[in-house]
This record gives sequence, C-alpha cells and structure tokens, in this order.
Amino acid sequence: MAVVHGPNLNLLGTREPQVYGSVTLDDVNAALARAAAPLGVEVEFHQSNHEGALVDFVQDAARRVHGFVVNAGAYTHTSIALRDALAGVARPYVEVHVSNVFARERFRHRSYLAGGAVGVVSGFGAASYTLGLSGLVEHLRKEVLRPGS
Ligand code: CA2
Repeated sequence: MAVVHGPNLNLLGTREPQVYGSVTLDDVNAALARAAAPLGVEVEFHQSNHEGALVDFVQDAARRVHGFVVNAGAYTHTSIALRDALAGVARPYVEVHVSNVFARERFRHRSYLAGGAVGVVSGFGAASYTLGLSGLVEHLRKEVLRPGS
C-alpha cells in the first residue's frame, strides 16, 4: 500500500494545532506502519508539495502496490490531474483528511478525488489515516475473495 501526503502536510504538528493537532507527519507514518503489520500489509510513504510530483509518484507506485491512502491536502479541492492519475492507474484508493473538511470553508467541501474513491475518512485527526488503511485493506480482501473473481 502507498500513502500519499500532499502539500503542506510536512508541516503537521508544527503549526495550527487547533485544526490539525500536534502529531507530526513522522508520527502519522509510524502509526501507519504499526497498523499495517497486524493487517498483513506493507506501506510506503510519499509527501510532496508539487502536483506533478504527486502524479509521478502515483503512476510509479501503482506498479508495485495494491492501493493508495491519499491525503492530497489542498489538491483534493483543485486537482483534476491527480484525479486522472488515480483513475488511470486503476488501483483502489481511500481519501483521508485530518480535519473534518465539511465543517470548514465551502471550498473544502468539494473533492475532485472522492468520486473515484472506495471511501472517504475525514475529521479523526491522525487516526483518519489508519482508519482509511484498514478500510482499504478490508475492501481489497473482499475484492480478492469475491465469489467468481
Ligand atoms: O484536513 C486535511 O487533512 C486537509 O487535507 C489538510 C489540507 C487542507 O488544505 C485540506 O482542505 C484538508 C492542508 C494541509 C496543511 O497542513 C498544515 C498543517 C500544519 C500547519 C499548516 C498546514
């Protein structure tokens, strides 16, 4: 599984703790690695502040992973390129957000990614990522174990 962190998420835990909490991106990744072990999956992580670099990563990682956990940050609300990349690689993904985007400004209510996602987890702080990972693994298990597949 690959975990994609979009722009400014490298700042987690350093500013705006009232919105994003005090957990750092390294803490999030460590929690994901801990959660992945009992689920029987491996996770890799990628953070970029650049839209094209995120597109490149999705295309490249899709050759070796079964699915993605994606917090595209502000690109969630703007990026057709990232939506097309995720659709193009045909791997299931879960969209996650640290904050509850629906309790915030209207421009955060729109997601270009959600329509293609298995599901969306928003508002549980760093736990959104681990909840998203377990939902994704559950989805993949069902898909693989589906009768007739
Ligand atoms: O809640 C989320 O996870 C978001 O994806 C975070 C994005 C925001 O644009 C989305 O609407 C919701 C922003 C990430 C910025 O993270 C910061 C963390 C600490 C200090 C400053 C920014």
